Amino acid sequence: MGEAETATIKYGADDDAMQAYLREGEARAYALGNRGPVRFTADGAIHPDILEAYWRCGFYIFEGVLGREELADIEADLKNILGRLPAEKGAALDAKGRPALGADCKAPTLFWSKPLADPFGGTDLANGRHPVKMTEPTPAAGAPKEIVYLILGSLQFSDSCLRVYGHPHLLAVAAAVNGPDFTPFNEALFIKEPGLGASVAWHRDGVTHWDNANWDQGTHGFNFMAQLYGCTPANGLWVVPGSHKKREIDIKALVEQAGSERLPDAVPFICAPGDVAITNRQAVHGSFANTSKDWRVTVNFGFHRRKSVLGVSGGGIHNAPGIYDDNRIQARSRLIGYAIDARRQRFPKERQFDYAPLAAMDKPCKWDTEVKASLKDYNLMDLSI
Ligand SMILES: O=C(O)CCC(=O)C(=O)O
Repeated sequence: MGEAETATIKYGADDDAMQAYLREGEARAYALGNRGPVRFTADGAIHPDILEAYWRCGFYIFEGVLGREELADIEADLKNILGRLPAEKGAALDAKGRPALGADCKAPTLFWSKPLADPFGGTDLANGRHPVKMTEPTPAAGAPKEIVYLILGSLQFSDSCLRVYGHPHLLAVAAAVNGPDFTPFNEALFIKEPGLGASVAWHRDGVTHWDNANWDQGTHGFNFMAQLYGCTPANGLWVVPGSHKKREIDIKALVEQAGSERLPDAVPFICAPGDVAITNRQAVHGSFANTSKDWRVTVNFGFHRRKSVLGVSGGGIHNAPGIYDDNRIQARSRLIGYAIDARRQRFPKERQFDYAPLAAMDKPCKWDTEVKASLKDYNLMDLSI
């Protein structure tokens, strides 16, 4: 994996226009000035230039966050996950006849799609927030009927993804953006297999606060998107820079004006293996069907401002609706503590992040096999706004 494995598939009748769009988007992306390593000031704060560029663009690419050893751990977990998926949609067993991963989960866990299709675009799913269907190129003969392209609650299936969740530099960025008492949102694995991976139609995340009088550019939080194999304009996420600052955006009208799904202002993520993007959930974003020959695997996890979730009636998309009170937030935030401890055990020489809310918890967060087993369906407790 990570190597060229399949021939590039044509993007339908629009292939030439699409190839030009990918090239032009790449040039626009590099002109934004929103990429580089995680940098700190002399007193240990995230460098203000990074925060300025993040708030200006709605995303930032942190280069070289995950090293070779950590990427190898993630790849090993990914191979295990892929090998243990249900043999087909709805199956209880994997291809080798073992109980399949995620098959008995109560929470929404495995998301299936036809190859190169767009399962959400133009439907009412997820509050109808993906208003336009993307082009669905024709897969090669012999492609599977359906593939898993998204796994929610992913930390229950992968210790290495859990350890990324506890990365000290990323958690320092989370504190700088959302405040030291930041809270979890949810976690996911996006799997865009070459020649098969589904598209994610243009959308903005966030459902609860668009009409809130105190709404601002950071109200609905952000996602980190760590890249196992890197990503290209053909298989990576695209974002419309600055769109996170606008309360109202008519995505359908943008596509109509553009005359196609190729939004003229959008730019792609361009990442090497181990780069990690931070993306504002309010930004217009989406990704095209992966017609390229390259894998894209994103370890995706989001964080919120505490004041955006406390006392809020949330859920409905990622889990059951409910009020997010103190207890619920604290219980869900323990996963950050477990992640920090899991990371300490694997990388003992690394300096750990000091997550402020841990001090108020009645018992310490120790990562062990018992806690790991208790994570089944933990995403029923996600803080989804
Ligand atoms: O990675 C992708 O292609 C889609 C990610 C996305 O839409 C999200 O995290 O909200």
